[in-house]
Amino acid sequence: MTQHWILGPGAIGRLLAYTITPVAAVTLIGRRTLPDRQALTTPEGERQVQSLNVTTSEQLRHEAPVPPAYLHITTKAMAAEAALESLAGIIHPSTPLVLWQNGFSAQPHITRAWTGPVLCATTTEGAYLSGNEDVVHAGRGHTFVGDLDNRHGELVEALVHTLTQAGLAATAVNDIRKRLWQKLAVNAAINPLVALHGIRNGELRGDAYSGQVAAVVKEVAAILRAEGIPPPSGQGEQAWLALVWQVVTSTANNKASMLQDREAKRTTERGAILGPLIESARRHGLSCDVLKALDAEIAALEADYLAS
Ligand code: KPL
Repeated sequence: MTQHWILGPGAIGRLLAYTITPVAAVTLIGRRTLPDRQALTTPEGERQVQSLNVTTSEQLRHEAPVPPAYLHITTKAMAAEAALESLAGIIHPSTPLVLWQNGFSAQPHITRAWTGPVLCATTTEGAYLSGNEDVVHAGRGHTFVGDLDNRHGELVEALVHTLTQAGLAATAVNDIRKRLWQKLAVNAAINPLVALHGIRNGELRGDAYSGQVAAVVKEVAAILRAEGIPPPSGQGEQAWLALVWQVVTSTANNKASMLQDREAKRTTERGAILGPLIESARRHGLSCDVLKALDAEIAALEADYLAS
């Protein structure tokens, strides 16, 4: 059986571990020991319980584990490199990695630094944790898998096959870079604003915030044009704005991940979401005062709660 190691037992990590376990050999790796009986509530509301193979990187150090065919990294973007580092000396440097992070920061960095193949996945599966043993699969989505240099088609296809067998809709793509930037664009327009204002996604439609969304999208659209990234449908700033409003509407009741981070007093993904846009604007000589101001505000907020 193909071995899949999943590093990072957050919501997506546990959803993957739970769903792939019946079709492949899965090891879920956390920083601390997790209960091996894990539950998943399906989108239809049925709660199922299953035994998972759970461990920590410390425990793996004292075992002689079967090397994985894939190491999935399912941590937050800013923790991905340190998580990979925690397995140094345990996994072979040629192990294929699968990066599940938001933004466009961990993906290019790790692709450049790692000697083995690096695949990237972007998913719209909705999941959240509810307690130490429960993951709620809140909504079915779709996962796209590829690699930034389009060199690892066979590995991508094999992974997509496993995900599909596990019941997760997935497609192999040769434009994952574009898809990661497109998701980042939507995240940049929604996440920082809802985190700053402490509101659910749908509230962005209100008069107090809609102009701020438009101001962010204006800068994001200009940066993505310079990066050669088109909107998924249509053209130009209006198409980006339409996409953002469509996601705001379809996720109206959501607390975006950055707001959840703020509420739990965790470091946010601002570096992985706003960082690549600000860096790209600098490279292309574009101004991005709105994005820089948002980034500074989130940074100040974060510094404040992390210190308290
Ligand atoms: O991906 C999201 C997130 O919360 O990070 C959005 C699309 C904003 C939905 O909440």
